[in-house]
Amino acid sequence: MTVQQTYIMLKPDAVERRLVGEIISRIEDKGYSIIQAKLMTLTKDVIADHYAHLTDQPFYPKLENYMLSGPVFGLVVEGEEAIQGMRSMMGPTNVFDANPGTIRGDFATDLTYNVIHGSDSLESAYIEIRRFFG
Ligand code: IDP
Ligand code: MG
Repeated sequence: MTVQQTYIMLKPDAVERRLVGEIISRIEDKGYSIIQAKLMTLTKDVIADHYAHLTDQPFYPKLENYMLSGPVFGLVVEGEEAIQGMRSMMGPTNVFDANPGTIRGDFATDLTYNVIHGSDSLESAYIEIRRFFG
């Protein structure tokens, strides 16, 4: 067991739909700590860095528009095995496979508009925390 930090981002639909409080409650109820948090508006450059693995996908323009559509709420979440733990709480990328009880399972019905981002590895958590919190 290792205490880890992970980068969580409540995407523009979560902010727009006023789901921020509900999702933060779930993270705190789980037992994780929020150690940094801020509302921010992303730029095309930051989105392209963050989603560099997807820039050549046909859905990238839709993803870019989505992430530009309003502010996001970025968080650094800390706890035992928090990287995989948050990914489990989020549910899978394919929202149609996301079970009820997961954040995507409970709040999303669209492959792109899926409410939440969470780092997928120790390496990406390190990079993403620095990308968004310096
Ligand atoms: P993740 O968010 O579960 O880590 P990634 O593969 O890193 O999944 O994709 C980043 C984001 O791109 C997803 O959260 C979703 O918003 C969008 N996305 C991923 N795959 C698709 C797709 O097949 N169609 C439309 N949008 C997608
Ligand atoms: Mg990802």
